[in-house]
Amino acid sequence: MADTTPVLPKDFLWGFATASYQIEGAPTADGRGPSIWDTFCARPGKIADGSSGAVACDSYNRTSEDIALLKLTGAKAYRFSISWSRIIPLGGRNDPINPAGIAFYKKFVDDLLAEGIIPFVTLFHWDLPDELDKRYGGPLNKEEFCADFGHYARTLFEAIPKVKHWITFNEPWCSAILGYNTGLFAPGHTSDRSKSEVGDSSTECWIVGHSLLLAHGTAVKIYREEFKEKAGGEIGITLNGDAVYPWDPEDPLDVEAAERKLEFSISWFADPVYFGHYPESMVKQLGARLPTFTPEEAALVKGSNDFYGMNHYTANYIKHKTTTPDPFDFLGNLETLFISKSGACIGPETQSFWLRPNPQGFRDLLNWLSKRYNHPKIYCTENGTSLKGENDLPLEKILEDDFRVEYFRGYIDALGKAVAEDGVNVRAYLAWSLMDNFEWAEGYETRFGVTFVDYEGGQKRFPKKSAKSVGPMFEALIKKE
Ligand code: PNW
Repeated sequence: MADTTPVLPKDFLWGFATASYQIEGAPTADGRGPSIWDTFCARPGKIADGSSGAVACDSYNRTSEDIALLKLTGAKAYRFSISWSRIIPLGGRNDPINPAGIAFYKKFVDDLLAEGIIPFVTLFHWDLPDELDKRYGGPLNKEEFCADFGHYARTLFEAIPKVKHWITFNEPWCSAILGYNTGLFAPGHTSDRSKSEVGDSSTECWIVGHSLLLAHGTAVKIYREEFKEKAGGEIGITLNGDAVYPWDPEDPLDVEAAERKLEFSISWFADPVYFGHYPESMVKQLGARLPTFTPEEAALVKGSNDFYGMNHYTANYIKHKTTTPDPFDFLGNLETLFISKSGACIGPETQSFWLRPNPQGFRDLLNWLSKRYNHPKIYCTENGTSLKGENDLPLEKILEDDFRVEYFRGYIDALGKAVAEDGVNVRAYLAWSLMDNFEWAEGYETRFGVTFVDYEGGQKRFPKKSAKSVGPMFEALIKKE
């Protein structure tokens, strides 16, 4: 039984999240330039069902339907991302700005605010303008990338001052590791020559991570120096991170490996943002392959979060490895498992190979973050689940998504306890996702929405049971005064 004493502050914000390439479609409308995801999807074998975001949820043409959906859920906030190549089709600081792209997002923000929904805007949710990848390798070139990202960010700070919650990057871990180590995501670089002609998995991901941190710092500096005072908003980065439990809690090496896993995934970015340097465990394992911060770079990145953006989905058991680290390793020389030494299972299967619900993990990770980073204000900017086999069910069964409802119940209950009993400072929660959408390399088969999108039937939206269940869970937890 969930505890329903109101424990969250009155101004706690809850709602739903999406990302531009996953929902918008309309890839050539009103002057949009191609992004690396358009080109990646065109490469055979990269997307499970051979699909792309070319139509997706057609949200570019259905903003009023999406706002109506948000209204139906009762959401107080909506997190969406801006497509860089709609704003600057070629991406660069000397390339033309596209007024139609700016007008689209400006109107969307106005329309949201008119309905009392607070926008959380992500500047970069993986859809880099393709031209910047071709021109100089995107984030492989830190000087060019930072200058171009800074210019893009400034363009938006200036154009849409009504936005008060800016997120620079969504999950830089995914951009760096999935984009430049495993090659699972655009631009698909990897050392595995059966998958890609280009890439060096031992170095590129660490270079890219460094550039993303500096680009984040660049945008934050611009916001703080030129806009913050007048606009009164805030800015931060969103990091993904799974909870960890030692495979054998009796084995100090597994306990150590579990901590190392958090450092390789979360602290890789969060330590520089809060402390100005990389975690020691990464320096030790990666040596010269991990870039170093010049004093100027460290100063730019240190202290650059007004809030900690937390994306969280799952947990793993962690088992240490005894062999010397592989040059392509990005986990911290360890294994991630679903079953512990004693045979405990971390959680039930979902449609996503990497995701198994474990709400206690959310509470534990909130505590870990709060402690390590000195009690930051935390916004949970994504949390949600797919359902095993959901796509194969008839519509009336899909709409009865009790598994997803229970997922949210467990995680929201854990959030409430982290705030009320552990004193963690969580101030917002955005569920992933408002609607089923293009799930990257998984295509459309994996659904994360609280709304079913009928891709065969003209992108019509059908709210699932979960769409109306998140609101009451929060309303029961939020103090009325
Ligand atoms: C996040 N993994 O991505 C993204 O921010 C969303 O765009 C995405 O749709 C959502 O989670 C659900 O997948 C992730 O393989 C993608 O561990 C993959 C992983 C983690 C997060």
